Amino acid sequence: MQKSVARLGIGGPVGSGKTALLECLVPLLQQQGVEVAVVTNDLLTHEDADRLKRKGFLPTERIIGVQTGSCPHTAIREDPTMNLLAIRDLERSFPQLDLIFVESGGDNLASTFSYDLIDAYLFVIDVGAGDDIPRKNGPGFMQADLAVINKIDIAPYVGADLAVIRKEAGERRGSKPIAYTNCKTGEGLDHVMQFILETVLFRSTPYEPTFLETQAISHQPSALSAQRFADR
Ligand SMILES: Nc1nc2c(ncn2[C@@H]2O[C@H](COP(=O)(O)OP(=O)(O)O)[C@@H](O)[C@H]2O)c(=O)[nH]1
Ligand SMILES: [Mg+2]
Repeated sequence: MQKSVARLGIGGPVGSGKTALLECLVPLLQQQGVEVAVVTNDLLTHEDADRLKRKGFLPTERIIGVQTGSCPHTAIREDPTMNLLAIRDLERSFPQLDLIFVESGGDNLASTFSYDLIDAYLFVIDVGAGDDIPRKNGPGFMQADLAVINKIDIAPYVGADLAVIRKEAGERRGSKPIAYTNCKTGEGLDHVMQFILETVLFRSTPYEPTFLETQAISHQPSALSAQRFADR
């Protein structure tokens, strides 16, 4: 019997950092021995797939770019056929896979995934869009299995109050988890990794994060983090 491959969606508005998150997570997952492939969705191009291929961290055949040609949420919710076909191709070509990511095209706060397509999904918003985003009750953010609030490093530059974001995101999400991340330094990614390994992949060994992932919120990337993430 073929082993079943976990599928994890990544949704959220344009520019919130969905692809940046993948650029961080794929190498971290590989370090944990997880066999990964990625399906990206773009409206009329293969931009995100090409960007990930250029990174060189995965064989290019493990990255498929789906051109949705329509509202991004149609391809992850109403009719996910194109994404299901891409997943089928990856599963057939790489039977060793443990996890397939499906990055949605950038969409609005209402955008959710069909659970016919994925097992769980992350919804990424970014601090630069304003500290009022969590209280706007977007179904994507409210219902996601893990909400990711990204770009915490830019809060002081855009006048966003992280304390307000934390309070209101917590109120809206209730007991559902939230991660606060900086994809430029790796800060906060330990929570995302923990979610993937424990909740999506059912690993029983606790995740041992690297120093960078756990350092306290600082808005000045250290020399070490700047070096490690220099090409992001
Ligand atoms: N300062 C900062 N910039 C980020 C962070 N994450 C992503 N970005 C930048 O935000 C822009 C959009 O990111 P991208 O991953 O393409 O967003 P997507 O459209 O959601 O896939 C890019 O220029 C990234 O370098 C972050 O945590 N901090
Ligand atoms: Mg993207």
